Amino acid sequence: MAQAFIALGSNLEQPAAQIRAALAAIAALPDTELTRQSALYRTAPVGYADQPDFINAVAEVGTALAPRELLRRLLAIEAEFGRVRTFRNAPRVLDLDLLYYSGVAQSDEDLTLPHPRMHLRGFVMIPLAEIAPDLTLPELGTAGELAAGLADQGVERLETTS
Ligand code: PH2
Ligand code: MG
Ligand code: MG
Repeated sequence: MAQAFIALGSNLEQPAAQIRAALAAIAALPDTELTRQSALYRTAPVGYADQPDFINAVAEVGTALAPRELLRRLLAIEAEFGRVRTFRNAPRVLDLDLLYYSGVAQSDEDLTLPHPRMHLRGFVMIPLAEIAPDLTLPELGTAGELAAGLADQGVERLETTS
C-alpha cells in the first residue's frame, strides 16, 4: 500500500456537508483505506477573492491504486458531487487535489507530485500539519515547519466534530 494525501475544498452548497460526504466517498474507493482525516477549517479564499469562504480539510489514505488511477477516481467524485468547471479558482462544490503519493516525484502534464503549490497554501498545509507534521517535502521542509510560516492566511480550525 502507498500512502497518499488528498486536499478537500468546498465553498458552495453547504460546504461542510460536502466535505464530510466527500470523506465518506474517499473511504469507499476500491483498494483504498481512509487512515486519517484533519478537522474541518474555515479559510479565506486565495487567488480569486470575490467568493465565499471555503471549508478545507486533508485526508490520508493507504491505497493500492496507482497515482493516476487515484486522481481519476477523485475527479470522478468531484463530477458526482456536481462540480462544474468555469474559470480558474472559481467557487466550487468540491475540489479534491492529490497532494502527495509516497515514493513518487513527477512533473507530468496531468499530474505533478508532490503538488507544486501546496507548500504556499495555508488552507492545505495547516490541516496537513495537523495529521502529518513530520511529512517532509523535499528541499522545502516538514509540513509542520511550512504550516508555521502560513499562520497569517486566515485559516480557522472548526471545533465541531466530523
Ligand atoms: N482552492 C483554490 C483557490 N483558492 N482558497 C481556499 N481558501 N481554499 C481552497 O480550497 C482554494 C482556494 C483552487 O483550487
Ligand atoms: Mg485546488
Ligand atoms: Mg483541483
